[in-house]
Amino acid sequence: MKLDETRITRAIVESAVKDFLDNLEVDVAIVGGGPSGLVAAKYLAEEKLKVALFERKLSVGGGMWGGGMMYPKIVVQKEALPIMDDFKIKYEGKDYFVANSIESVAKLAAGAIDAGAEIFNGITVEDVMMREKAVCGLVLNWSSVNVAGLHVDPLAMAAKYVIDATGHPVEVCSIVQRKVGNLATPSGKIEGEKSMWADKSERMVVENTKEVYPGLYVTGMAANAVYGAPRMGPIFGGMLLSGKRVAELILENNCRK
Ligand code: 48H
Repeated sequence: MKLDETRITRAIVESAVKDFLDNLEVDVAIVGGGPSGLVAAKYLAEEKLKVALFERKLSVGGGMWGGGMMYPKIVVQKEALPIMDDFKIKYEGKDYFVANSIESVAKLAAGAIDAGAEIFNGITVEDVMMREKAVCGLVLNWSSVNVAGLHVDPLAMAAKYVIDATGHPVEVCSIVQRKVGNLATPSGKIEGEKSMWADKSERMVVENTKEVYPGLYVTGMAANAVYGAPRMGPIFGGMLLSGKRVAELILENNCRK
């Protein structure tokens, strides 16, 4: 076969634009491709919801790649093993089960994609769309535009539900707090992440996985940051359980409508 560069270019651009246009209106838009976002994407897409996940960086996986202090290992407790099994991630040990962080990220991403979720990388969510005091979509720009500091207007997409899975900086909730205030927290604001306490934090991250503003759910480390719970270090069971929990909450809510 004789190769033609313009045909390579056409194949890429046509396919990428088609995927983008196909995802301008979705059931669930997930911001952040860390472990909680990827787990949510799989369980929602598996139930035939249309799911688009936007990740600022080139690679998904968030804080999972780095394992613990860059030893490429994560710890998972027994409560999260059914999720590890769903994604076919191997682990070993007893009580404190250990998995390879690289295998974990690769399989979380593959699981989400195979379930039908669409992942867009290199895109930063810089704002939300709001109608009648509810979040109803995302405002997007290329991450490279932000890095270069260019003044380029963003584009937008619509979603019935938005998930903030942005981890420690809890970016989507911060935007909503800045623009409209009154989140569903005790102070109406982001309470802020507390110092490390794995036992408490891992329990609280599932409880803190909630609808924090109409149309906006929070999962993973962002959930603990919003509700003022501690961090947990490189134990990832809570991230997986929180991702599954947010999918369950949205599925319940979607059935009621
Ligand atoms: C697009 C964005 C934007 C944006 C951020 O940090 P993450 O891995 O998040 P979680 O909550 O799934 O997992 C947290 C875990 O990795 C962790 O940090 C733990 C357990 N820490 C404990 C401790 O004590 O430190 O992933 C978030 C993702 C990242 O990939 C970001 O690049 C991405 O979200 N992101 N993507 N638009 N505005 N903001």
